[in-house]
Amino acid sequence: MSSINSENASTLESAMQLMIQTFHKYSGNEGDKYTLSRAELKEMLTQELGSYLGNAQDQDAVDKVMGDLDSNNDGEVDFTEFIILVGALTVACNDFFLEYHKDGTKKNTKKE
Ligand SMILES: [Ca+2]
Repeated sequence: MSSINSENASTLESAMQLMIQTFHKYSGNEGDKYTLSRAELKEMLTQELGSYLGNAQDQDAVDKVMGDLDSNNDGEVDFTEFIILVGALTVACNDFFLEYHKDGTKKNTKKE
């Protein structure tokens, strides 16, 4: 997958390339090369999102994520479904950051 890397990639372009590479790192392990099976999804969640999804080891949690993501119900997570998960988590992180920043500002104001 290194062929899609560009020396001149911007930060966002690099992030997009990393998301593509990360998906294919796990999707190619078994079955369809371009979708994540339940086992591949579990491996990806555990290895890549362990700190965000602390319970990724839990098979029920994996089943729930699979159920939520697999919008066409084929038992596989395709790249579009993967990007929706990453997007939703990124939104949640940004919301957390904004909330944290807002609180931090309040605390600083009180101190002054
Ligand atoms: Ca696969």
